Amino acid sequence: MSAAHAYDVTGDNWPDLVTRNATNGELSVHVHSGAFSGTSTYLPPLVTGTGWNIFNWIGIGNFVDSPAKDGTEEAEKESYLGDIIGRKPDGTLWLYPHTGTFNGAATWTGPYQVGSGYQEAYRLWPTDADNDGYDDLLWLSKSAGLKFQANTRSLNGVNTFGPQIQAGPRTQGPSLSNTDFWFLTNWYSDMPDFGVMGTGDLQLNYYANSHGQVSENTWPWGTLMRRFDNAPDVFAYDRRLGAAADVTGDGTDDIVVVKRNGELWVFKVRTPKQGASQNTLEPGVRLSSNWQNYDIVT
Ligand SMILES: [Ca+2]
Ligand SMILES: [Ca+2]
Ligand SMILES: [Ca+2]
Ligand SMILES: [Ca+2]
Repeated sequence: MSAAHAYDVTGDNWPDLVTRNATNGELSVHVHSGAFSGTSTYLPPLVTGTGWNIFNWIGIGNFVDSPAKDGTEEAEKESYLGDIIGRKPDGTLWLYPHTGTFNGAATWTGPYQVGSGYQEAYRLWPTDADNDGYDDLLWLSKSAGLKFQANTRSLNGVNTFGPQIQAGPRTQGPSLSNTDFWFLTNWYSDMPDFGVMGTGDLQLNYYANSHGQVSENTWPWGTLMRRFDNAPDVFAYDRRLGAAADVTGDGTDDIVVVKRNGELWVFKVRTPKQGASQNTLEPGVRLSSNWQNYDIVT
């Protein structure tokens, strides 16, 4: 299962990729080299932990502050170092705050339990939907549609995230659960928007968060905001695995996807805020190989 958005883990503001190896439970960080340069873009993976197969979902986001290298909160906010969050099969959520220093298995501390009852969440995404600089929790329930919970910004057990708010129509739960490929980024508005690459659909559509406040119609499903005319052939890709990440470093999130043959590719998103008929995906660039054993990429 893919999460929504890649994060910086090393502190250089370049988006790194975190993977879970389904075979041996290793969590690895693929560090962005600082240059967009084909198969040299990402450095070889560094194993930062084992035993991560206790989770059936892992995501990354900026949930809490961590001690910055120079000790100032401002520096931490600038770097937005990614904290890891995971869900166990029993429905509990666990948070691993970034320590502020990229240091192998000691990069993250914790875990802290930050939730329970998430068994029914078909999809989970960290995203800052209320625009306060800290990632909140958005999740999709087949029976109840899209749910939002604001981040209280303090570690407070199952109250770390606030009350559930209905963020999309309840009736959309079943149909949305049939779409496999999701992104949250701000291609269209300054607030998080959904990208959806549906099963059997060769186009990448996305749906804008046009309100700025989370409510029942924050994400007005069914309104096609833009179509990526050069969207890749989704049948060549493992639709579970992908992330939005500004791999090219131009300030606009790109689309990173894993092919069924284990290759990692990026599609650069260009001129995203122009008209709906624009071709906004550049031809894909291969970044890496041998990702067959990863079942989570974020
Ligand atoms: Ca980085
Ligand atoms: Ca953080
Ligand atoms: Ca927030
Ligand atoms: Ca980019």
